[in-house]
Amino acid sequence: MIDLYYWPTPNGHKISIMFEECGLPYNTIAVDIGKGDQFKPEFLKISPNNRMPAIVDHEAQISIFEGGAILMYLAEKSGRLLPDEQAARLEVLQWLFWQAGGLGPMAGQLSHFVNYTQEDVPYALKRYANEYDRLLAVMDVRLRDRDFLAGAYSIADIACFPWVRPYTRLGNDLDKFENLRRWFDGLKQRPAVQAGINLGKDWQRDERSSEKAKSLLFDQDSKTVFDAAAGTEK
Ligand SMILES: N[C@@H](CCC(=O)N[C@@H](CS)C(=O)NCC(=O)O)C(=O)O
Repeated sequence: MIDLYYWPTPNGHKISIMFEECGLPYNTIAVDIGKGDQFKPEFLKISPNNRMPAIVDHEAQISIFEGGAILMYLAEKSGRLLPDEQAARLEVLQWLFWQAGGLGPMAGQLSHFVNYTQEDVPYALKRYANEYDRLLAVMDVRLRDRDFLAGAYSIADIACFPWVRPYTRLGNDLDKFENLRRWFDGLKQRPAVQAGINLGKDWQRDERSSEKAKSLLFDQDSKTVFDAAAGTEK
């Protein structure tokens, strides 16, 4: 059995969708990031960046943090959604890294300025809205002559879907992205994608509302890391 350390956010959804798609049995452990579970010493041993998702494969005695690495591991373990042949595999991995280094962080920052800042920060809002818009266009152009980002449906599509999904909330729409819309609507229909998105959707989440949660999430600096690390040494 594999333990999935999870909270229902786009980065969590990448892995809940993957588990549903690949069929490996898993056990979900909630990491309530609005309450500080990500700083618990036992979690930091698995995920030194104090971020979920993370997994522990007890059978293999392996723990993994970072969504991209988890997706690769689950694909290799299940033999699904990542081709063996080198050229095809590299194509998937390029889009997986594109998500991890581009779409995810940029949409994440945009989400921060759209959903959480109290003060008006028009420069930041414009910067990240433009970049999100640009990245959606990159996907749209890529999808002009293909159904999926890299060959057949793969972990690259799974990684990107949860960060396209909040486009309305992030102030965009898919009207000008005809190919992206087709891809998005197709993925949305998949039962495994729906099951992955639904995992934990009814859990009580206060990371958007409480001031304590916001401070916990958004006032982190080096002291946060050193204090948390000191907790693991006790
Ligand atoms: N690059 C990481 C990003 C993970 C990440 O940012 N997770 C957020 C939730 S979406 C988190 O755990 N935040 C807790 C915190 O900021 O303390 C991945 O893809 O796994």
